[in-house]
Amino acid sequence: MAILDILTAPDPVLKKKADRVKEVTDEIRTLLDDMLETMYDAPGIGLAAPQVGVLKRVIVVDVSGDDEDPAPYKMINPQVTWASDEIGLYEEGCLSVPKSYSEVERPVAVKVSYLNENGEACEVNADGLLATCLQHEIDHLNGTLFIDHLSRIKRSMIMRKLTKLKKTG
Ligand code: K1U
Ligand code: ZN
Repeated sequence: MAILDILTAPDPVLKKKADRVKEVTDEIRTLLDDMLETMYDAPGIGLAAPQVGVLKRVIVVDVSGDDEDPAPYKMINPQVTWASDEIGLYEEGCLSVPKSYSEVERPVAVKVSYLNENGEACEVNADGLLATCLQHEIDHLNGTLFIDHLSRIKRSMIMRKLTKLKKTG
């Protein structure tokens, strides 16, 4: 397994739409394993393939707590097939927008269909942090960052902070 480099905004790859995976191959399974290792190392609770420079519709998520057993999801071509009318606020972060957190409004519950690493069709009903994280990662596959859900002023404040951070290290 390998730890991959995580791209940070404003890298143009993060704004591109990722391609659907046509066949679940060993190459995709290796990508999923490398992404999971990269996510745990960061540390984070989710990671999407475009964040490691791969424009494929692949994500990994694990929202289990430190004192719980790991509960990794490896998802290929994930799709939200239902979203609750109820909207909630959650303070989100992003490994591609380091050191910035902001509240984002999203449906509190979603149903997501996807292929697992064996190419089998699966579905998960998610609420709470898992629902938030899945929506955040699926956004990445469509070139959307959590800061794109914020006002223009908040977004430009975060981007200015990020530019400064990149200069000073
Ligand atoms: O997609 C990403 O950049 C990962 C991101 C996922 C996420 C966080 C919060 C709300 C929605 C989606 C992160 O994992 S940021 C880091 C983080 O939240 C975290 C890190 C260590 C322990 C617990 C959380
Ligand atoms: Zn993110």
